[in-house]
Amino acid sequence: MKKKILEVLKENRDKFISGEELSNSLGVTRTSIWKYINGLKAEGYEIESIPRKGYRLIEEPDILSKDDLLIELKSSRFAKDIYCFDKIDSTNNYAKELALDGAEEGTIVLSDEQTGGRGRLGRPWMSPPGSSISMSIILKPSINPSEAAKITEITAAAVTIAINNATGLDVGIKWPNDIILNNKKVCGILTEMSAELDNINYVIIGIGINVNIDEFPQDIAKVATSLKKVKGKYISRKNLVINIVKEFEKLYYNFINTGSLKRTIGICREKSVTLGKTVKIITKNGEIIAKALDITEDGKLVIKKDDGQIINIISGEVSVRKF
Ligand code: BTX
Repeated sequence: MKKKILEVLKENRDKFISGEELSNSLGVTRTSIWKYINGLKAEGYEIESIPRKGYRLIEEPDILSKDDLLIELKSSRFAKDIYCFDKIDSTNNYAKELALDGAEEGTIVLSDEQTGGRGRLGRPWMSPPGSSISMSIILKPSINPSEAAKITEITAAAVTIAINNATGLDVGIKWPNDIILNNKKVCGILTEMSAELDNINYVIIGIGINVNIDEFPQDIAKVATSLKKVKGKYISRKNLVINIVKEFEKLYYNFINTGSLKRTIGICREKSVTLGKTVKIITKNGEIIAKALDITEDGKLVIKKDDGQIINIISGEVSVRKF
């Protein structure tokens, strides 16, 4: 019921809507409406209430709430189910449990804070409360497991566009999974998968964004920045999450329906901060120093080694560092 009331208030944003209208259209008493409105106020929604005029939504808090996101993303193919936590170890861990329990594709897990956020190879990822986005999306694509790395690139492209839409900031992609702003990491992507030989059970994409973080701990301050630090003003996390889901969905279904990664790669090339640079590629078998030349239509990084040999690298197998 709270969600329905919020939806009506959002639809009539600048207008008063009377308690009677709400009570008649939603089939509950005016006292219940009053209680739900108070509940929304307690969550931070600024709602003006004037006797004989009714209620009017003035300001929405920047909280990541299930009801609010379900309303905002109701025309989306994703986000039919959203889980929002105040605190959790890792949204990817929770998403995995849900995926194993049969959660459908597009289910989203968000947490205001992570206590055990993970990066690749078990590295820690810092997600402080109130100022970051920690989000995981469950996917169940009918593609070969060898193609799963492409989903990291779809995510990087979608997040890049979404950050630009929501903030005007021009972020770059460090192939394959880091989003870079002013030479520092503003977002990391962790793609995890459960698969059999030729069949994917599920893919979890984890997205961590430094949105309104003012100060970083010493150990990562040199490599990390936030959108607020660069933009110089507070950024709405809710608006950014909505943008990410919408942009991701477009690129993901384009890939699933056409089998082509062309649209994603166009963005990855244009926004790449890796191409043209000398990079250190860390593989299981050692390090390669090479020049990054291009990204292929199917998402591989083309590099030229010191001995002139040109090879293609698949994401997921490597770590790319500045040299
Ligand atoms: P990564 O392995 O590329 O980066 C991890 C490294 O980044 C760390 O070793 C540290 O140096 C640095 N780092 C840690 N925290 C931050 C931060 N907040 N900003 C910038 N640099 C940082 C990147 O892995 C993938 C991160 C994915 C995080 C998401 S959040 C939602 C989901 N749940 C979960 O546990 N992980 C993902």
